[in-house]
Amino acid sequence: MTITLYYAFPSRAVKVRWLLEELGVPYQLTRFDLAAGEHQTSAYRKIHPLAQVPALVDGPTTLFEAGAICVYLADRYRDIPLAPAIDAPDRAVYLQWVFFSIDSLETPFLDWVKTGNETSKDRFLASARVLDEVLGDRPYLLGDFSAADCLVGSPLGWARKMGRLDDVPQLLAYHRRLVARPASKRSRYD
Ligand SMILES: N[C@@H](CCC(=O)N[C@@H](CS)C(=O)NCC(=O)O)C(=O)O
Repeated sequence: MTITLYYAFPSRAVKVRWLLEELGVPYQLTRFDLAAGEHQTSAYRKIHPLAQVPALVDGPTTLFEAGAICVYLADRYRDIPLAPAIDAPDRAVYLQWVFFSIDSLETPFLDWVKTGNETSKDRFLASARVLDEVLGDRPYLLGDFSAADCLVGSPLGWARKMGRLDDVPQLLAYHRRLVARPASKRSRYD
C-alpha cells in the first residue's frame, strides 16, 4: 500500500518528503493550498485533528508531527539506513538532534521571525552556534547522513534564506551540502 503524505509547499511537510526521497520509498502526495484553507475540512481533521501538515498514512498507521513521522519512517524503512538501530551507540545522540531540531532550533526561529522576540532570537542563534561547533569537519551530524539531518536542515534553510546563517560558516557549508543532495533537490520541486 502506497504511503500518503499530506503536504503543502512550502511547509514543514517538505522535510518529510525529503526523507521519503532519501529512503526511496514510494509515496503519493495529497496537496493543500494552506492560504486557501483547503486543509480546513472535517475529513482532514480525521487524519490530523489540528488540520495541519504534515500528516502521513502508511497502511494501518496514521501519524502527525513532522519529527515523529521522520523517526517512524527511518525506523520502519531501513533498506537505506538513515537512523541508528535502537541498540546502536549513537541512537541516543541521534534522538537528541531530532528533538533539538524542533524545540531548540525551529520553534525559537519561527517565534523570532513572527514576533521579533529577542529571547527567541538569542535561543536560535545559541542553537545555531552549538551546531556550528559540533559539525566541525564532520559532513553530517552523526558523521553519516541520517534523518536528523533532514530535520535540522529544514529550519536552517529558512534561516539561510533570511541571511541568518552568515556568521556560522560551518553551518552554512553544512546546509549547502544538504541542499546539494539529489533527494533534497527532488523534495523542493514545488
Ligand atoms: N508541530 C507540527 C506543526 C505543524 C504546522 O504548524 N504546520 C503548518 C505548516 S508548516 C500548518 O499546517 N499550518 C496551517 C494551519 O495551521 O492552519 C509539526 O511539526 O508537524
